[in-house]
Parts: sequence; C-alpha cells; structure tokens
Amino acid sequence: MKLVFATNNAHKLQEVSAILGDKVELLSLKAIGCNDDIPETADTLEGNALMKARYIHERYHCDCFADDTGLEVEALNGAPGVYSARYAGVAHDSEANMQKLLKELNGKENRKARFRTVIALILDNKEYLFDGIVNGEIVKEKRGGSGFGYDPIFVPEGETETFAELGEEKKNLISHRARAVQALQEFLNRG
Ligand code: ITT
Repeated sequence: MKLVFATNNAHKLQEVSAILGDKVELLSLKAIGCNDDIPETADTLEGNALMKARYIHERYHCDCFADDTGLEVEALNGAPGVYSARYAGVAHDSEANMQKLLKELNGKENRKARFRTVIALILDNKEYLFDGIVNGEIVKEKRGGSGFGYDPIFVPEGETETFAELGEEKKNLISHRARAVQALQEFLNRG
C-alpha cells in the first residue's frame, strides 16, 4: 500500500516510516513534487491534521495522512498545545521554544506535561482520526542530543531520561506519535 505522509518535517517522516515498517510504502511530499508550506491555521490538533491531509488530497488525489502534535503543560493550562511549533514567535525554532517554556515554568513545582499526536487519514475519499498520548514531565535543563523539537526537556512517565537521551528506537516504542501510528496501523491491517 502507498500512502503519502503530508509533512515537511524530515524527523517525523523517519520516525513514522521506522514504526510502519515494510507493509506501507510511505511517500514524502517531495516524492509527489509538493514543495508547499501547507497551512495549519486551525485552533485544534484535529483541525490542523485534517487541514494538512485535505490540502494534499484535494490537489494530488492520493491516499494520505498528516499528523499534528502538541506539548500540553498542565501548569500552563495546556500551552503551548496546538501552538507548539511557534511558541516563541518564530515557527520551528526549537531552541527558542524550549527556552521560553523553561522560563514560563521557572519556580513552578508542577512540571507535568503530555505530548498528544492526532493523525488524520484520508483513504478511499473517507476521513479517519487517530490519536496517541504520552504523559511525562518537563525537566529544568536540556539533556540529550537525539530526536527533535521539545525532546531534550521531556521525560516520559516511568523513565528518568529525556526523549533526546533515550534515543530514537526507545522513543518509537513509547511516544505519542508511535501510539497514534500504531492505531493507524491496526486500522490499515483490519482493512
Ligand atoms: P509538519 O510539517 O508535519 O506540520 P511540524 O514540525 O510543524 O511538521 P507539528 O506542527 O506537528 O510539526 O508539531 C509542532 C511542534 O511540536 C514541532 O515543531 C516540534 O517543535 C514539536 N514536536 C512535534 N512532535 C514532537 C516530538 O515527537 N518530540 C518533540 N517535539 C515535537
């Protein structure tokens, strides 16, 4: 089966293709000749995931899926949430985003947070949603060099190391995206 993954984030593409394995041939946006910066202006993860998947489906008429992920911090009433990519103002500046988050949490005892991923799939012209959550907490200083985004400051529940210290293989067993992709995979296997 061929599926387009509507993302411009190379880390995500790598993570998801490692999880899905050989059964699904994952095509990148580049592979279908799309170089657009797909708008994600909805105010929910579900809305953004659907917006990205519909954008590709309407223009390329292919089966496809997109994900949207947010880091929801309890002491900040769920922020940065759907605005995780541009929390510090400039989109995709992970360093600035992490520094802002650490500053906002400075002096706060409650460091609880969760990553939530929503996947929107369009298959045979029908839309489906899947989600995955991992609970954890925000540490006080960045640790580790693998992964991307907020990985260096997030420790998943039951672990002592950050996602960036745990490494890709371990992250892919327990992460928000892994859980959402597993739900997608189970759905595809049933069909
Ligand atoms: P798309 O092209 O797929 O939209 P993106 O990088 O904009 O890629 P999202 O909107 O889904 O991705 O994610 C928002 C931000 O949340 C992203 O820029 C990262 O900083 C962060 N993020 C997403 N997934 C993450 C993960 O697994 N680990 C750490 N940070 C993550």
